[in-house]
Amino acid sequence: MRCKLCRQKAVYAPLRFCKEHFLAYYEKKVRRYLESTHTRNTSILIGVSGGKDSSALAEVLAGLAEEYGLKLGLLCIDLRIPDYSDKGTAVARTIAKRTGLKLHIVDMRDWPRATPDFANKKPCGPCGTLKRYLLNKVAVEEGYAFVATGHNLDDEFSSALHNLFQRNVGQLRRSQKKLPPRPELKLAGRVKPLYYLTEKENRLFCLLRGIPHDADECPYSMDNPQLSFKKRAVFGRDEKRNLLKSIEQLQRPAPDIPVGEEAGSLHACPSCGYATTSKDACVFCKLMTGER
Ligand code: Q46
Ligand code: ZN
Ligand code: ZN
Repeated sequence: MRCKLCRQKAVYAPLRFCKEHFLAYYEKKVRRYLESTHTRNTSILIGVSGGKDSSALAEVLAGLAEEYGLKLGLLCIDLRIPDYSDKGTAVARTIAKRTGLKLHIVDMRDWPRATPDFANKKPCGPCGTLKRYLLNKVAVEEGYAFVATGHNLDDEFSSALHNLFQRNVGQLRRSQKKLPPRPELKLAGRVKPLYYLTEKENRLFCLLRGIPHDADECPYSMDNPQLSFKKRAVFGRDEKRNLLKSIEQLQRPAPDIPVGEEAGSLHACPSCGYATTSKDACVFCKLMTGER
């Protein structure tokens, strides 16, 4: 197969691009994100796990940083997951060296009470909460306006669908491609520059640019409801019904509630001061005091 633009050998079948035109297409998608969300002249802390998405994100943003006036840093949370986390942290160090970006590392050995119980069969709930909390905390403490994650088109699609199936419309409305910082809640803004790119495209970008990444999945990914949902193709009756009900709800405008600040959902945790949707102390503080 030949590239549809230059007739060189195609490396990306779905769009028939050669290496050069695929890389240009990839960068164009990230530029489109930055431009459509007016993301320039700001500071961004990028969460890196060692996986293909966040490694691709760090490299593509590093290449655009000067042009868009972005001050970037990297955060790796070493969760201490046996046979997995060491590889991710090593990749994060290599990415930091290649890009010249400052790497912050949170080592969960310093937070033993908050560390998810990986002997437990379902560590993904607490693990996800912890990662979001620490990414925000480090961003706020280190003075970054935004956090960036490697969420891609497949992630966003499946989480939107999942929220619809769960009739979780508030969460669906909050899951926007960019959320502004809310300093009064010690909440960094959130950007997802790979929003328009698929998993497959991120993997190919890493391969073509020689970007190191760990191809292994977390050993608990089989137990992660979000990840396994992504792989499901068959939907039940209730899910279909709830999907339609959620869409109906979405079609009703809520003019007095700004999207993204819905339902009075966020307030400052009385204990640590970071934003939470819990009624009282945030989940992180409950973990630290042994309430959970
Ligand atoms: S790292 Fe943590 Fe994921 Fe592993 S334990 Fe689950 S949530 S699967 S993306
Ligand atoms: Zn070409
Ligand atoms: Zn708290």
